[in-house]
Amino acid sequence: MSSPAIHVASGKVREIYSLDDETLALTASDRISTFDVVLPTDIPDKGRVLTGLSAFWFARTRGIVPNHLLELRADGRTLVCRRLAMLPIECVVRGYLAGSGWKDYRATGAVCGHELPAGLTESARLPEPIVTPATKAAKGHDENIDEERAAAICGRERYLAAKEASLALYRFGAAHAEARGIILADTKFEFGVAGDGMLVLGDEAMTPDSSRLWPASEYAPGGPQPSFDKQFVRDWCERRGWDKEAPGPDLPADVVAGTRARYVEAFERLTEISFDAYLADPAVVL
Ligand code: PZK
Repeated sequence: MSSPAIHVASGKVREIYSLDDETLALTASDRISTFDVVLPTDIPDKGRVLTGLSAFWFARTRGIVPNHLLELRADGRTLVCRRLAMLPIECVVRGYLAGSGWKDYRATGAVCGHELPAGLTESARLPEPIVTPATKAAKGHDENIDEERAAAICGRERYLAAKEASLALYRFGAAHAEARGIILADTKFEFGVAGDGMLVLGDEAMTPDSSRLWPASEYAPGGPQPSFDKQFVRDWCERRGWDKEAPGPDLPADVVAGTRARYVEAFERLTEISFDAYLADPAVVL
């Protein structure tokens, strides 16, 4: 016997359903957001690429930290997950200086309390990866906080466990990606606490939507780097002229096809599994 799934929340591009007291279903749509706006045009299979990559990483990082994945559905876009009590912060790991990390460094020489060496340029590789926690804004942008604040919010022991797990996950993922020509510049993790009190990795893991992926062959610090997945869409939006206010523009077929190809390329390079094999049987990533 099974009860109907109850829709409990929508993210920008994902939906979350309650299955029972212990489990949730996370479904990734084919929606794409750029400049913080969800565009009216879907990228076919984007949700399957992201779900397949998340499942791939969850399957390979269980020995670093347990995660919420229970089942990868045959649709290739749905993860059945353990229900957790989510921590109210996210753990961003940065190996390179981009986005708000670069802005904060340029303004203050530090990022979330991490004093960094002087003279770093935009997109520079950091001497060591750092964890820069942020509060989860219900609406608008997440707010960077320092580690003292994160420890106060979560409890020091809990925060330190999440920080160490985040660093270990990032080191694993970044080394794997680098060996395949992709720089995992930064990535965001979300953790929760299971019924037995254990820290568990939730949400999605090291996907293009939760990370900055850069093609290593084009890496040139000293300015912003092209996004592995979204650069076609961003470039087209810039050329077309758009005020970056919703609603965004409909994408032409060639931009959709080029962007889908980049997502599939990221999947295939990172997993070394053909995306057609994933579509035929998603369990190939597990
Ligand atoms: C949970 N979100 C954010 C993600 C959305 C919203 N394992 C879990 N247990 C309990 N709650 C969550 C999770 C996870 N993951 C995550 N909200 C609740 C979110 C995706 C789509 F609409």
